[in-house]
Amino acid sequence: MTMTLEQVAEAMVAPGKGILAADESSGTIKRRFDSIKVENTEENRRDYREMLFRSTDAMKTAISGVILYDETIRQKAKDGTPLAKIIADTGALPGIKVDGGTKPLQFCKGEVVTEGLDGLPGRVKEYVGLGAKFAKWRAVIDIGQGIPSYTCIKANAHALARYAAICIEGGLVPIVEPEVLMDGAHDIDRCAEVTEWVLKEVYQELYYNRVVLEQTILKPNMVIAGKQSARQASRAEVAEKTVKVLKRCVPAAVPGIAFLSGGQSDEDATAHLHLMNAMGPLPWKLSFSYGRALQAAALKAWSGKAENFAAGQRAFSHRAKMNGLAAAGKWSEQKEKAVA
Ligand code: 5MM
Repeated sequence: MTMTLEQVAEAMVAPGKGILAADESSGTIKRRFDSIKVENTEENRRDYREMLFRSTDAMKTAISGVILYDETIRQKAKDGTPLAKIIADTGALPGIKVDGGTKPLQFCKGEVVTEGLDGLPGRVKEYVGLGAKFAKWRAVIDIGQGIPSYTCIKANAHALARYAAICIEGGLVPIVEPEVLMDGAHDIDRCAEVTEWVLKEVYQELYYNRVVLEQTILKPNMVIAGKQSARQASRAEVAEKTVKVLKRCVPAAVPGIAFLSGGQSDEDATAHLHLMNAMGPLPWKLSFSYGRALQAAALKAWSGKAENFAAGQRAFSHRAKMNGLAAAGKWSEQKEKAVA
């Protein structure tokens, strides 16, 4: 049965479920593997991701979709089964990263713009043929001395909207990801100000590019103090300020918001999501699309050794289930400890 784009978007934020971001490009997965002293070979990348996707119980209960990288959507598991099929067999939807990464933005020192619009309609067509149901494009906004500039916000918002329109036309639900980085010494209020500015601009560009919001998912950062800030906000403050900014900027027509984790600790990312859902009712579903906060523990437990496959799966399953609970506003520290 073919799903409409609205149905796919709703399924991506199904109650108690969220998205696994496993779309690390070759450079990013190398950094992750370096941290556990594992060589960045195609076989190791395959084995690691197969381990995650074969965590069948957690995939079935807590994961609505998986964002893949170009290599992974074409890759086969050890026994020859396509990785995308393993995902689809658990009931989760395969998705694909389609951006081409960030490049320095002309005349804007220290700022970047995400590229990859050239030839995108053709690539979308190919990915639909490979089984993808949704796509992802990440724009990166840095906070620092005199930045972000309007030039940077505008260029990235425009590219996000063009990408979203191309995906919808080609049959993929676009995840719109404008990430305001948590690197830096800025406080939470500066993050709130920049996030609001970015989201306002993104929704304006989506409108001018005729994007149907019901067919999209937003993947934003939470409103949070910079990692080097002397004043770290409490979990309650992060939840309250994030929801406040989102209510000001994200139309109720958007079916769901799936946060990125951005470098937060695993448990903070879960707790923040839980607290926001506990503040409901909200105009949209609030869920997760975590990379590091879902994978860090699993990566460490696996450490590149076949005999650690089950331990890696246990670590991933635990985080997936905790975040599934948070997406439903049903997480607690007691549950975290009990299952751990
Ligand atoms: C999984 O990492 C994604 C890909 O990053 P690169 O294109 O830089 O290799 C990244 O876009 C990710 O989907 C989001 O940042 C969310 O991941 P985190 O770790 O922030 O939850």
